[in-house]
Amino acid sequence: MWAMIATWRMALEGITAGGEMLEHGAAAGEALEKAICDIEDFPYYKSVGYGGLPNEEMEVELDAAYMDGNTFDIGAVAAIKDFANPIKVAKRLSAESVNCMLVSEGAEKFAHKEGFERKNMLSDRAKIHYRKRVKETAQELRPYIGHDTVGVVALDQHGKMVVGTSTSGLFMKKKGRVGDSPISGSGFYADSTVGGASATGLGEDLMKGCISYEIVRLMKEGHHPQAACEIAVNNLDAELKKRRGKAGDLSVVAMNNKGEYGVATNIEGFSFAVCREGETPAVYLVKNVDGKCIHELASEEWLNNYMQTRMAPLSE
Ligand code: SD4
Repeated sequence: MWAMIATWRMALEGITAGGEMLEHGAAAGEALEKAICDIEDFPYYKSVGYGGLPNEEMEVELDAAYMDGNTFDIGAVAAIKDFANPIKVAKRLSAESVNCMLVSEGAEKFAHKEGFERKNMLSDRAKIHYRKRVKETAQELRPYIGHDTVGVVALDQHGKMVVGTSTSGLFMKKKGRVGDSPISGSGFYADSTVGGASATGLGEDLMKGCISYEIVRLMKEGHHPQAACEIAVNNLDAELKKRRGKAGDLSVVAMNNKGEYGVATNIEGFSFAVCREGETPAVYLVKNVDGKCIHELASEEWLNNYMQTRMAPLSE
């Protein structure tokens, strides 16, 4: 059995390509890297890789992480600039036993030394979004609460599980701000004896519940991935509301080592993509109805509209 699940519609083409690799016996890590690189390279996604929206200072600072569920090796980069594929750097760092999480200039120095492709990640479209936002908000720059981090969980035919994330984080974030995506247990976690999970949403809140670790822990206790995701999201949402009066956006995907999956969200409009041996890759939309998260296959119309809005011409 092989399988892959990822946050958001944008992962469909990437996991389809990764799924073909898994079908032909590729290792989970190779397939995951391919899936995430495809998304990082696609210029119309505003929150991952090239075309990602910049920070307050109009710089694209990217976060990414990779975890091997067999060895627990972890590699991560945070606030890295000017490299095409942060996931590749994170994966490479996971081979190190120390210095495996690097930030900003340190991450860039490592990526340069290792020969990773340099690229100016600020696209013309991202510059237009930036200028528009500056105009809209006049003097006050507030982080945009939008989220489309890609998080992928992969299972290969040998039973190995890996997880990876990649994001430009929040639009208009402070320089140096790091979200949950490169933080172990928050944005991602994988244990091949159990399963893997990844999160997207407001990093500052996802971190408060170490939500990806919590989901894997719940699966280890015997919960189906769907129940594990719902328990983790509903509990964190409730705790945050109780203690702080509000909860940010929390959305998660998870898969166990049998290829069974689950998803949960506390927002409207969360989508995910999944491909599994013997099944056609597909996108589903998720709704939280009184704590139960229901998935519905995305319609052709929804899928077309998604791409059209992403690729529509932009004017200043
Ligand atoms: C962050 N969790 O940096 C990320 C943002 C996100 O989809 O999920 N974007 O807080």
